[in-house]
Amino acid sequence: MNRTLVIAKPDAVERGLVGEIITRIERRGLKIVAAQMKVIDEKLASRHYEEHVSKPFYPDLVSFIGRSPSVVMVVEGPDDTWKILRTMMGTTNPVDALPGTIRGDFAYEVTENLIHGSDSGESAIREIGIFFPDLG
Ligand code: DAT
Ligand code: MG
Repeated sequence: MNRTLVIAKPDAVERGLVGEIITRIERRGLKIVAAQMKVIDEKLASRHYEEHVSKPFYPDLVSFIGRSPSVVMVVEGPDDTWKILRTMMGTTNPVDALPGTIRGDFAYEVTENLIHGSDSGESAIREIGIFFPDLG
């Protein structure tokens, strides 16, 4: 089995869309194997979003991701489960996201795009290690 990290971001929790997101993941046949509700503070954000630290949007990203709790999950499925999640999420900018995707159905702003999913197998391992260090 293969795992990826998924975050229902603060906007998803605030808008009551966590159930919708989890339902879609489960209906797809994937399994939630770990979950925690957590405020992603600046320190954690700088590890999780390490590749974005020097980007112009980073300050907005940090204040958004830490403004209220997120639901952080490990999702398990077949090879390249991260890729299945990325397809379900839709494009980073929800303006371009297709209907039927989570971002395409529920969002229209790039910062407030509801969900994070690891973007490769290596990212998945790295990110799961940040949020769930005890997971074998
Ligand atoms: P994704 O979340 O689809 O993996 P990413 O890793 O490129 O996208 O960026 C992380 C988050 O940063 C993204 O979900 C929203 C925000 N972001 C990305 N590009 C942005 C931009 N050009 N302006 C504002 N926020 C941006
Ligand atoms: Mg990303």
